Amino acid sequence: MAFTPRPWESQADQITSEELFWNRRQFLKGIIGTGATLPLIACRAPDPLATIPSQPYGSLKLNPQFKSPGRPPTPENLTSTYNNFYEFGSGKSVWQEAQALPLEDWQVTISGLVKNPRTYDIDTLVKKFPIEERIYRFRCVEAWAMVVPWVGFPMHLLLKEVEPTAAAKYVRFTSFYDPKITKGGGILGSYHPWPYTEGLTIQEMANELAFFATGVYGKPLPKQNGAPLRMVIPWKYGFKGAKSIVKIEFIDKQPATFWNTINANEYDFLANVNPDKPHPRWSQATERIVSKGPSVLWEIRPTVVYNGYGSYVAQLYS
Ligand SMILES: Nc1nc2c(c(=O)[nH]1)N[C@H]1C(S)=C(S)[C@@H](COP(=O)(O)O)O[C@H]1N2
Ligand SMILES: [Mo]
Repeated sequence: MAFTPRPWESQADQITSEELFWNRRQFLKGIIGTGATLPLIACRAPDPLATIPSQPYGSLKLNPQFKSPGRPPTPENLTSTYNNFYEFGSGKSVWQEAQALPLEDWQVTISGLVKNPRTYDIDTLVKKFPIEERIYRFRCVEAWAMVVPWVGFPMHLLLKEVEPTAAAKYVRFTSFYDPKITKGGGILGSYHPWPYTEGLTIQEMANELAFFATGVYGKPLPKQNGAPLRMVIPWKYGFKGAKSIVKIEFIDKQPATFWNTINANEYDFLANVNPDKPHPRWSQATERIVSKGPSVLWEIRPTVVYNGYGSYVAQLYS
């Protein structure tokens, strides 16, 4: 069966995906795999939102500071089907593979340099905080961009709850990983820096913008978007936002993180959105707005420094 890339995919693939440089062969296999399953997808017409409860949050408040990100929100059907979640695969049908994520009895362990280390059931943890909605711009390092109405709570509320000690300088976030379930993890060949980890400085985590999402579009997070708890750091490239978090550790040194371990030159620890700092393999001067889909060319817009959030975060880096 011949594979004809959809216009939006071929455009995206030109810019390339994060793993391309270290394993081109696996990547090409992935594309061929996608081609083979496309007609099947069309026949079955699965619903990417079918597995999440349709019950909306009771009293959801839209935070007025974050209601107008200067662009319209991305349609829900795009946010829930155009994903990166390498534990489950490297193709753009990964939202289907991600349905294997087991959400039952989810726990989050908070450890390290804190006064109150503890393992929480996810519901116990989330119920501690008032849930709000924030519409944020989202920018992947691969130069595609969206606007997403997240639901969740700011990270500084968790800091207040667990009380890091004065020795805590950094935070490492770890995503769910179980090779029996996260079968796409093999994309790294024999080299496995799994589980997926990310890190922030304490000051970054304490910033008003740093957010834990538990939902999106007024509903609980779909698995493919990182249920049940996911980081959202809107002034940084999307890879800094680890999905499906199981562990949060407070430490005194900058942690090794997933992409930074694979290639520090291409994925620096800070990864702040910056139009003037090209990725070694492409420019970051512009971004492509993920929109309508196959038949429409994506709109190109100039990238904005700190993704437009400089008034909140520039002082962290001066
Ligand atoms: N655990 C985990 N978190 C992850 C990733 C991943 O592969 N695994 N991909 C990152 C990248 S590169 C991006 S752009 C965003 C994509 O989030 P979305 O699929 O909800 O749009 O998730 C980030 N978080
Ligand atoms: Mo990304």
